[in-house]
Amino acid sequence: MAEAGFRLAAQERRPLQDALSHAAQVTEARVGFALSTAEGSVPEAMLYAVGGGKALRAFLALESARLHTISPVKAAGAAAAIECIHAYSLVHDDLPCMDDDAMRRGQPSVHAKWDEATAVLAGDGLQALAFELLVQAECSPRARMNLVVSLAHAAGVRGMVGGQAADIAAETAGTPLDLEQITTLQAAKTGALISWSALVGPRMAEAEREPLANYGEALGQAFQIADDILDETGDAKQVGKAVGKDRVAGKATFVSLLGLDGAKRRAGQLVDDACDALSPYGEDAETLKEAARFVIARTH
Ligand code: GRG
Repeated sequence: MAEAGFRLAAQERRPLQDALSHAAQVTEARVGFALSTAEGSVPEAMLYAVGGGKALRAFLALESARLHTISPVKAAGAAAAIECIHAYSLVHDDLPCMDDDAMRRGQPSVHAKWDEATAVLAGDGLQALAFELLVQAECSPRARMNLVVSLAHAAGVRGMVGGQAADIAAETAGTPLDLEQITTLQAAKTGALISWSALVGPRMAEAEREPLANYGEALGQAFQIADDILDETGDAKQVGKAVGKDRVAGKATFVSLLGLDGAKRRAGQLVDDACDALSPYGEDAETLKEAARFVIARTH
């Protein structure tokens, strides 16, 4: 039973894998429809870049909306928007001027399948499309404005772009970061989009944000530690991209700083923190708790 002050979700809760597939379908349908009147290799590459992922961020958006009795139809624009921003970041991150990865999600990355110019433009197009889709979120004008400004903030120089820039600067300088620095960097680079996704529901409903803000923050950090563990121990075929690059580059990661066991312990503690943060929502938040456990158990 949820605590007083937290509204029970109206739609039935789906198990995690079902909810993730639903989030992927919602995203691909919205993006596909938006691109249906565009022609050429750039929209084709945009659609390709959005497909084939876990749709974790879209899932978080739809699930946090569900906890605030907001239907998937009303939240679909926000769910598709965050996947577009995420896809753009991966397309650009894979470019030769950044991480130079020829594989993504087990398939050729966009610049490898088309060319660099198409990949740059597909990323740019996805970023613009994200905001076109986001304004389709069905909520009050004030809540919609809050979604737009907060997404621009999370994706920009005080969020993902800032984190990526700090990461590149540290690598160029050749001075490995300490634990506090890497935590701050990753909170911006990957945590900001994950936190934003978890806050779609309270933002659309103009409700209390603290529980889902705490959940998103802990989940984002657990996600990054799990990513570092996968990079260290995962199999390239299963992960769907090259692994072990951070170690070869001598980059500081949660694994290099905490050790493999220490990183696993820290990730487990963060998952517990993420689940505890959801207690005001009671059993209704069980799928979000499943997602937190999945994030550190995943193999890709
Ligand atoms: C290029 C502006 C710009 C930013 C890039 C997020 C990022 C910043 C780069 C990605 C590098 C990377 C692989 C980071 C690890 C965390 C991460 C975002 C992993 C991929 O996310 P998943 O596992 O991927 O949710 P899928 O494929 O399932 O969507």
